[in-house]
Amino acid sequence: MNNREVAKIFADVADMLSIRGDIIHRVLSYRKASEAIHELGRDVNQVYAAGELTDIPGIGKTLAEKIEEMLTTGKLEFYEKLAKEIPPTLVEMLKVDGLGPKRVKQVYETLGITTLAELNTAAQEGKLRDLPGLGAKSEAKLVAAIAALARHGDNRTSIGEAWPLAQEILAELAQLPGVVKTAVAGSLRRMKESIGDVDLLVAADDAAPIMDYFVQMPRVESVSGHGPTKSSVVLHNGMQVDLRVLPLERWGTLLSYFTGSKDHNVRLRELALKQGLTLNEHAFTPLDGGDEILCASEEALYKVFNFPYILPTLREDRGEIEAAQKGQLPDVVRIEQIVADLHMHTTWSDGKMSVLGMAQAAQTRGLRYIVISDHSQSLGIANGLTPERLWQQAEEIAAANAQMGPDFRILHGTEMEIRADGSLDFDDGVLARLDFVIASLHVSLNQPREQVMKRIMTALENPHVDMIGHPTGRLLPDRPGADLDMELVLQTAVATQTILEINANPHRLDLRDSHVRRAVELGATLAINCDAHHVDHFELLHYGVATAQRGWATAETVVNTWPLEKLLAFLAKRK
Ligand code: DGT
Ligand code: CA
Ligand code: CA
Ligand code: ZN
Repeated sequence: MNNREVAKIFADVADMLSIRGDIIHRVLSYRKASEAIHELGRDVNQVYAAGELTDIPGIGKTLAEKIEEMLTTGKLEFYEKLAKEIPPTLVEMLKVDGLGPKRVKQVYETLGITTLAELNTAAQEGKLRDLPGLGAKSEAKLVAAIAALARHGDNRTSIGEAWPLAQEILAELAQLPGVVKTAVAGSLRRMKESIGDVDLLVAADDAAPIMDYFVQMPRVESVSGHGPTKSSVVLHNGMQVDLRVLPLERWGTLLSYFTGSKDHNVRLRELALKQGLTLNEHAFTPLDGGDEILCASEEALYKVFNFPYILPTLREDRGEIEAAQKGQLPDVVRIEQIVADLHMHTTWSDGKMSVLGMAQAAQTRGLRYIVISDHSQSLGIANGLTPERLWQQAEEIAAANAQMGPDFRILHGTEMEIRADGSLDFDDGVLARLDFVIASLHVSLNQPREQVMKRIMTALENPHVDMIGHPTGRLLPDRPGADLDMELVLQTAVATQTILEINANPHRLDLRDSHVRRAVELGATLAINCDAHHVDHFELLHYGVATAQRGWATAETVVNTWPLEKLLAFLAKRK
């Protein structure tokens, strides 16, 4: 079995247990295990062979044994036994908006419904309305929700699509009278690469007019809920957006609750209980019946636990709670610390601006130096540069440097193809004359692992190659990237001191967060770059910084927080 198959079994087990009504902890432990395997930067078979299964966050002895069973026998007895009690086909019903595990169990036990299709038929025939807790209205809602699911699928939206849209809606809501504060919450605030639905929060005393405005926005396709403080809509692009409104004095607990992750929140509530408090979205409440403790900010909430502020990008229950308890939260890289961008294109290849235009825009954004890295000769489709054109470009870069003056520096680089046959696009003589060399995979990404690994290892082992650009070559949402042995790639990058890129373009986010985390553990050196083909693309930096934060990268490991002299010294030494 591969990572995806193991992750799927665990996810199904989690859902089946939740339908059966098991305790939340048990459900969460399987769900977490599923996510951990799904996001593991390495082949689970390899981790198993190395005896390191229990090193995976969230995998203890019991789950490790279950993984072992799946990898060695191809199945899981526990799953098969559970399936006799809870048909696995019930799981698909949980994707229907508004349908929870209790309800699924109810329709299964009372009506014998086991599939989404059967549920749809039963709802259309009016067979659900007489069930306890249901009615004609909820039945109609269910029919609509099933239809919506069929229309839009359960596809998650990429963050690059969800983020700008959420900002636009928030900006509209912020204009309404009585609105004192707005924020994104949920996975979008945690900056996960894909978003299930968008969660928005507004602080205001009177929620009703805001709710009314929200459900009537022109971009709304249908309204799935319209309550006094909570509404949900589906936009024309299929994206679901939830909005909650609360008074300002409860902002901290509300924001924290709806930012999640669920696992992080479960941990916080456990800790609160140990301190004699319950915690929900409204407040802390003493178990002995004392007054509520209101938190107007998340800082105030974390202070109750004696924790420093935990950034949303860290709230995945991947060790941040333990780190906070020990006073060892990582000081992750922040966007203000970035002073350079080491990967961008100009009109010399497939970019839209001149060298000088890119430099001036970078300086305006507060950067101190950049690398111009146009494509190399074999990438004809992007007008890649021959050595001859590369040396012509050097003259333009020298002229642009003269014009920019002493406070800014343009380095001359290349984004060199790692060709399909495994050779590099320039010989060492050419590479030696450049300030900075990026090697990237763009073509023949679907080669078998052995072949594509050979290509990337050639690049990693060439002393002139300073950085690997977007290492896996994946494109979100659906081009998976090369089948690399990431563990070996990361280890080799550490050994050869080759910088690994976190490409900030939201269609790439490559390295991804889990790979960054592993790279950081191994001691790799990273760079966060926009891969700008236009000055507007410098705006994408925050996606890359968030990905670095999600991988616990500190400024020290990210070279484009360094002053130019430090980077140049590093590059000189590694050659
Ligand atoms: P998504 O939308 O699938 O990308 O992921 P999230 O994290 O945005 O999840 P969502 O939209 O279901 O809920 C937003 C946040 O609200 C979530 O991160 C934590 C909180 N939340 C929602 N439902 C529950 C719940 O049943 N228990 C707890 N503790 N928190 C919840
Ligand atoms: Ca969400
Ligand atoms: Ca939500
Ligand atoms: Zn590029």
